[in-house]
Amino acid sequence: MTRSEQLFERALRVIPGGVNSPVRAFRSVGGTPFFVTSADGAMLYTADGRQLIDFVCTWGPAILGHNHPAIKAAIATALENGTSFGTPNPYEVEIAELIVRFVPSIRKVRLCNSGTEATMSAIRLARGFTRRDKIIKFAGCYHGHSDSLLIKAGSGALTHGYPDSAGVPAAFARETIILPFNDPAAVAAAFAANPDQIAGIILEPYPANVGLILPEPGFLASLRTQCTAHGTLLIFDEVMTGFRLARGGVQELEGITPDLTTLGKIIGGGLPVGAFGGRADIMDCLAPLGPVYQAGTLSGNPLAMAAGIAALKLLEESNPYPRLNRLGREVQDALLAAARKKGLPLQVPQVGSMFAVFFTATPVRDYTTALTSDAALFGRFFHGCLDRGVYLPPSAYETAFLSTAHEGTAVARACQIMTDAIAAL
Ligand code: KE4
Repeated sequence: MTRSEQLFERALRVIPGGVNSPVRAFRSVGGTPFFVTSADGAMLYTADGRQLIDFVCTWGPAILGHNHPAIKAAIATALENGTSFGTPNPYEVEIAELIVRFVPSIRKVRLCNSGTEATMSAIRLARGFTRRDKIIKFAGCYHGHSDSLLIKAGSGALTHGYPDSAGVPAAFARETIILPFNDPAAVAAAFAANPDQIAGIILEPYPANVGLILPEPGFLASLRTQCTAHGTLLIFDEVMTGFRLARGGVQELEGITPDLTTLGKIIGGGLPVGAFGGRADIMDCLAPLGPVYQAGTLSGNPLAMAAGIAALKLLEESNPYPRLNRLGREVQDALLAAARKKGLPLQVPQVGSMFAVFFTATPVRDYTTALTSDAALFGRFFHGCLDRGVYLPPSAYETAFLSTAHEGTAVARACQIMTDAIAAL
């Protein structure tokens, strides 16, 4: 048995499924997950002595590569003074000021400890501010695992949702309406069917938990217009895309101003973090100022804040986004060329340092069309890449990430490996 297999066998005895987050278990691609003992730059170093070019980047935070010296130094400096105080600390103020400066729609921001907390809190805040109960989300969008968001579409697009997990009460699901992405008419019909009842629409403006789907022209603008007309809050979940695609996220790229934004991942520099922010009149409804309760023992933790401040300052100084987009295009070009040569239908949606792989000829524009991708073929591609030294997200319905550390040899080598893996399918 390899060391990873031994570790996984031990893990299975004491951790459900052997993992602390389901996607890590390789259930959708098959095989046994490897354990990582260290990471640096674009590389992961496994318990089995393997070196892998990493296209997961710990699911987004490592935009500057793993183990960045400036982020490590910031954590070490903060650590000298202790790990947690349970009181306000200067780091909280500094990172809040940075977020407000980077994202114009965010006038006030509350830090928390995960993206799930951020979206759960944003939904409660939207309900408290509007005094309405219903929310709209889109099939295929993932916003973490809070009860109101683990909901799948009902029989008809306009019927209430159903729990997408055991343990979610049907009563909760009834307050969540699930609609198809890229369908402004479905949104209009939902507003007509639920007049003055919809507190908020929450979406990933670039859905990246179903592979990667880009909004069709006018879709995001239609959401802004309809939310404004109906007194409904527009909530951009930028946990993944915030600071990943531009300093101001997708809302900067698309010129759309949401009422609330949720953040996570990059703003913690690899340590546990989440945040939500937006209009001051809405945010001031939060305790201790207002009636919407939200709290967290480790919210604003000095180590996580120090790491996030270092990451945001590095992004501001280096402005890596044009370079990261070129890297993303390089990977997209290599994959499409390899698939053409093999005669395989392949779509590689790409934006900035994010890309996904759909083995289908059907244009992917929403959850239903994303499901036409051949997941079994993706599994073979995934293992073909892993065997050759590239680690892609272990699911056909995730998005891959590049970092600034991939520039040069790592991306060139990875493109060759992925080309070889497609040729061998
Ligand atoms: P966390 O609670 O995992 O910090 O964030 C939840 C979340 C919220 N919103 C968006 C847009 C997200 O992508 C996520 C989490 N992303 C997944 C990756 N698909 C995390 C990986 C995992 O679950 O292990």
